[in-house]
Amino acid sequence: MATRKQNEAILEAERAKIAPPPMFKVCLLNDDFTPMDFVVIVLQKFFGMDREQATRVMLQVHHDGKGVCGVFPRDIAATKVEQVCSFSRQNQHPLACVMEEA
Ligand code: TYC
Repeated sequence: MATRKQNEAILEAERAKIAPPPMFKVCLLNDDFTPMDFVVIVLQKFFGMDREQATRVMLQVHHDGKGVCGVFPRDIAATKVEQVCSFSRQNQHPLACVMEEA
């Protein structure tokens, strides 16, 4: 029979072994049709950026083809992708948003 101290030591060792959850980048992809102003609004609305930061990220996507909006646990990243895609479709824009393991 293990003592209380031994049980606590076992639990602590188990806790230390638990890996942190995998994290996922949420990225926007460039296209030729979505207006720049709309992308800036998306970055402010769903990723909490101010106008300056959102403009920087939008221009990075515009020039490089892809840019990171944020890094989140799996469920939150998936929700952000869903929210951005449905908001873009509601507004008739083809803006693409994807997640990839960080
Ligand atoms: N390339 C678009 C334009 O010239 C702007 C744009 C930026 C579109 C970022 C998508 O993720 C994007 N209107």
